Amino acid sequence: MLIKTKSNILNSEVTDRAVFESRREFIKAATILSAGVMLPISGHAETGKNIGPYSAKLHVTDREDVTSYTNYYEFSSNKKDSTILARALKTKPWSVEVAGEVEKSGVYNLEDILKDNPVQERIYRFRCVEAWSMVVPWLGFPLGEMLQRFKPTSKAKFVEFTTLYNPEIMIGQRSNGLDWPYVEGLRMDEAMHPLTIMATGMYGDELPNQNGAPLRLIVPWKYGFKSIKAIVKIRFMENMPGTAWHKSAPDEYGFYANVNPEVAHPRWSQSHERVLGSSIFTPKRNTEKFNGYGEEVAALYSDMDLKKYF
Ligand SMILES: Nc1nc2c(c(=O)[nH]1)N[C@H]1C(S)=C(S)[C@@H](COP(=O)(O)O)O[C@H]1N2
Ligand SMILES: [Mo]
Repeated sequence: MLIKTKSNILNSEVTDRAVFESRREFIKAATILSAGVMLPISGHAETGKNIGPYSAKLHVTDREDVTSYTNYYEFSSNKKDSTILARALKTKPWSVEVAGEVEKSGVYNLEDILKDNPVQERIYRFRCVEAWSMVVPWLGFPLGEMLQRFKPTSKAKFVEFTTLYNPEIMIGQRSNGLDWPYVEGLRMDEAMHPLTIMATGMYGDELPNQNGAPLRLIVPWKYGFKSIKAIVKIRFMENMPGTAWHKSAPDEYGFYANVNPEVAHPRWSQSHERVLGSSIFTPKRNTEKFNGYGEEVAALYSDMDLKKYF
């Protein structure tokens, strides 16, 4: 279980379990209301199984901090500006194209995707490659369960995700910092891992635009740039996709990008992280390998030299 991980979060910061129990009931109720009465039982069984362990010992970052300091280069490389500029994005209606090595390719309305994939709450640590971190109560569903429904072919070894391209609104796309549109990818087993989710909300509510509405990836054991926002396309591939940050600076941002305090970024150490919302007097937190999720995911990389694959 996650929780017995040596979380170096101060005891005083540990959130009262009761708070999460009540949130859990709230989310369950909200899920039932929004998805109607036809929810598959398994969705709820899954929720019940996951909520406690993922929430009990993590001190959730204030919503205000998470929503006012965002990385969203389509709008701006400035974390405050992107927060405000992202308001211009229209997230309804929204559709997702499914393509590549998959039987049920096509264009799917987000509403239909949501009908098939009831949301649950997952409270995860989130670690940006820039050495800051937060703990966020996401609402979302396991990516793997969604991908299975599209029936990937046996050739599908990787999944590529693409963000909306619309320079009229995403004004950061008018300059060439990154090779637009933003693209990210996972190996198939990473995508299928139960910790990997597609998020549609946070803090018991819809996802704010600046945090990636209406649909974003969350891969809690990887650096934050893997968790791509505003996804419009999912492509199953035989070969490793070329991803935006890796293409722009291959020696600084790897495809795997697993959180690893032992492997420094070429320009800074990854051994510690500043927790969002903490004061300058608060000691930094020790970064954990795989962001603390090693028990669940280390086996995925048993045949890899993790120093090499940063
Ligand atoms: N499309 C897109 N997705 C993105 C980014 C981006 O600039 N564009 N930034 C990434 C980075 S570097 C991080 S740390 C997280 C930040 O998520 P947050 O702003 O919700 O905290 O989003 C990731 N996903
Ligand atoms: Mo990041």
